[in-house]
Amino acid sequence: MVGAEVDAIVVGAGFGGMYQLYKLRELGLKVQGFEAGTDVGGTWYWNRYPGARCDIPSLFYSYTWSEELQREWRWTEKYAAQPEILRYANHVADRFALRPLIAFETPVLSATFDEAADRWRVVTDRGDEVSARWLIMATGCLSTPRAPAIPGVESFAGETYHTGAWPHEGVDFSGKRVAVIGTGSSGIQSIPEIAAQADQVTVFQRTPNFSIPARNTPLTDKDIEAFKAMYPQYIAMIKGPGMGFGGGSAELPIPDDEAQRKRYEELWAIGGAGFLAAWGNLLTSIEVNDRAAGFVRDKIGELVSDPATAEALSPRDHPLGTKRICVDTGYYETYNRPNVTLVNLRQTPIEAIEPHAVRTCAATYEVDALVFATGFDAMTGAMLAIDIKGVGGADFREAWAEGPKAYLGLAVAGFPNLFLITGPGSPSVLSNMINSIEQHVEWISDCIAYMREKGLTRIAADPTTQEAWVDHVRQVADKTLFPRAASWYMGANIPGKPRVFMPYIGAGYRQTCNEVAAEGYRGFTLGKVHADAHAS
Ligand code: NA7
Repeated sequence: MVGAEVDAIVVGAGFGGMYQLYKLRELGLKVQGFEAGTDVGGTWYWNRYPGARCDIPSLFYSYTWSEELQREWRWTEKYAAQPEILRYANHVADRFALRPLIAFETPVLSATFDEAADRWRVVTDRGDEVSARWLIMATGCLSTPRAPAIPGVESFAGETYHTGAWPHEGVDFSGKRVAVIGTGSSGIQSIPEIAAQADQVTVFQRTPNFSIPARNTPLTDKDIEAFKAMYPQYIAMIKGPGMGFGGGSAELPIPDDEAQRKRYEELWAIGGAGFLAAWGNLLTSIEVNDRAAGFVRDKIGELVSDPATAEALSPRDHPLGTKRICVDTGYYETYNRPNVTLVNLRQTPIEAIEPHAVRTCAATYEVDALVFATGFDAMTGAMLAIDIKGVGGADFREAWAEGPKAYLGLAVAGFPNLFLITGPGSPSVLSNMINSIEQHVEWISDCIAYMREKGLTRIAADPTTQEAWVDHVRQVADKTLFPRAASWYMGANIPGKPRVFMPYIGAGYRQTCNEVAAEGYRGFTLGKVHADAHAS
């Protein structure tokens, strides 16, 4: 592929990359996809840990761009498990013949903008060198797993796993003593499953998280009929002006304590992340949030038999929902099993990992396997792993050294013709990712179509407009409780990463993007390379 020329390169073959490839091919572009994995699926390709499951109901976690696809595919559960979502991704790849467009097992190493040609030169680890006018980064928000540098970790003699890079053949923990480090979504989903199989599980928890029961059920024909009946309203809602975080309930809590509790009981009984939509100000009023958080802590107390364990599992250091809310199946109850022990690292930190044990300052826990459920370098890790050079040799890593900066979360000043799918500064991880992916892919595709129609070859975000957007993203976040948590939304899980609230939490995001496009790409500079008579 050395020296090859295409119109567009799409990096990543998850849900973002697949739809982007489809759309650009529809536009008549010659496209090339690159993917590090051996197949499609992105997040759902890598995160194969036991219990991995979507926390958005399956019927909503589906592409909306193809009616045939909607009709053909039938989800089996309210919340689909990872294997089913991966089957869906594979079905899409087959159904729309996407695989021939993708070079698998081919990580992109670098991308350099050629100012004379308005083209990106992309180099892969297989030695490919491909030039393209458009470079679309569908690299995912949770795609760079990270494991903490605990002293002695390399000396561990047993098996070591990371939930975000789970072996494809699965793992059999039967008869094993397993240590799980980390209690975010991945830990909370996997611990009950591992505990059901392993001989012993020791959970090393630094910070407890709030988790709401999923109350997952099989989907019935009746559920599917009901969904079909409300589908037009659903589409109108996601494409409407409200999309973005401000689109939720506007209702404020009734002052009456009992009435509030009743609402929480109802939402707890329904289950799922919808708990956060209890009131319009749950994520802006600490008083309201405290009551909701207290309700969940009471539930933990009811579910966990040992009071000391229940207290250790009860979050008190961050408002409810300001770290990603977890959705579980039997998580708290798992601590009632005789083969599960919780170690509170706030009281007894890990000192070292030894060849056959995890040692805290208080005890040594002998284990056969270590599971790191320690999360990701979220939202920026995958981009910063690639050596990207823009106009005048501008270094992408330097451009984001103080935290990620992107106009609308879609484009970065100094790096023309490069687009991010669900980048920092867009609703992204705070929204239904599939909806946000579709919105970005369609906006990017419309933009490329517009450029080609006008014979233009370069589109670049204006630095001042970008700065204003980044300020706006921060100001909106500062009005909420989110900055109070040391979350991965804030970059707080990575030592040295700038503390910036990365997703956009304001209302009307889709409308803003539409207006920017309708006004001839307001906030962007559009141009044409002289030597290139044929815009591609
Ligand atoms: P998360 O949510 O980032 O959780 C990682 C967990 O690992 C969290 O409990 C961390 O505790 C813990 N952690 C990280 N480093 C350490 C060390 N050094 N020692 C002990 N514990 C540690 O990642 P997930 O994979 O669970 O979920 C990511 C997203 O994927 C999730 O939000 C969903 O959107 C899907 P901490 O809180 O930092 O004290």
